Amino acid sequence: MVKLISFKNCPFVQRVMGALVMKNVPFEIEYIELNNKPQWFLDISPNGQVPVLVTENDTVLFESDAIVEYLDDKYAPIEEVSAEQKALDRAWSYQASKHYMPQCGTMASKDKETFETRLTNLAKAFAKAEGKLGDTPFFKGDYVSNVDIAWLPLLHRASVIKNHSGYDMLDGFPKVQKWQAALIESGLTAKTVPADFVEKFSGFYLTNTYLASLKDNKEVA
Ligand SMILES: N[C@@H](CCC(=O)N[C@@H](CS)C(=O)NCC(=O)O)C(=O)O
Repeated sequence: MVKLISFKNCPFVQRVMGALVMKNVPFEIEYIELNNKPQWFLDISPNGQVPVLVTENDTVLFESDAIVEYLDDKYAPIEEVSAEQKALDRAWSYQASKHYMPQCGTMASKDKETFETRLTNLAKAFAKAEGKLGDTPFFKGDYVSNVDIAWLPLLHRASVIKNHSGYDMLDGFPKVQKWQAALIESGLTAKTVPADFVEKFSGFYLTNTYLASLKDNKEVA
């Protein structure tokens, strides 16, 4: 069985889990702490980052883009697409994954001004998606594709923030909001994070941050 080395709050890991779940690939998962990386992990991981996927041949794969492409090559892809469509799907997936860290930085902002400056940058990604989305529940139709899986971490995190602080990062993007709701409704959000995700996530992004102050006000009100 393949094994995924993970960190509970990592969006790159969530994307890889999304691909594994959608393809019904059985996998083991081992969580590590990034502020105290175990020596065995440092020994096998070329870049010291998660996700790492150990294949059934014990090959250690790293970099989430490469892992997702490997999963498509090794296991049946979710859909057969032309070379052009594959390139477009990768490009739209990249529009999400390049914003994973900017979203983390936005959520970790300590004050309103920093938060709003960072959100302005992040919102450009949501604006691009808003302009591209049609009337179907998911990015390309009635089914979850690789593009949806790439956007899952951004949209899932935005929903947790909204539920707990009242702040909607997707305000002004109604099609993206509907897409987010469809992904949550599909059950994929819950299947691609650990059971204690909200607790771990809140401990980091909703504690001593600007968003935490909104959460506290919400609880008092
Ligand atoms: N380009 C990498 C980025 C992965 C990444 O940034 N992982 C973070 C956790 S979300 C990490 O392992 N950070 C620890 C470190 O950089 O030392 C990928 O796509 O897999």
